[in-house]
Amino acid sequence: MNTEKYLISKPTTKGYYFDIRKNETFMQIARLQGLNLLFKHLSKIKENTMAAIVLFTDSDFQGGSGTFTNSVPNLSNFNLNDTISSFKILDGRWEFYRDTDFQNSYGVVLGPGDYSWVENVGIQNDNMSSLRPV
Ligand SMILES: [Ca+2]
Repeated sequence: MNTEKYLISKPTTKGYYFDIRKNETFMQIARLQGLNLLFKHLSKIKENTMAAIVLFTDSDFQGGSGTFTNSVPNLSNFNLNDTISSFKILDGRWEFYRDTDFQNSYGVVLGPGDYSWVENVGIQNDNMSSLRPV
């Protein structure tokens, strides 16, 4: 089983819905057994992870978003390529790249904090294609 922990979150009227793209088996179970199991699983991910980031398509943490706890070689897989304008780092230190597969780094490594506008930290707006914890 693929154990990569890619998460993407979507706001709903009941809170956040987490779609675990790389763990469809778990999602099938979660659909059968409900959200309690889902959140229990997410808590376990949180305990085990050393990195977490939430990306947003608009400045000031607005627009669409995706939450990630591991390397993301291609944001296109989450419909987020060349869209990122702000982000919040919850854990770890992350490096960001203009192109997929960690090519053409911006030369920026950032730790936990709220980054309301990517260009304030040397990342071009609507340009990021991959990222990873370092
Ligand atoms: Ca954007």
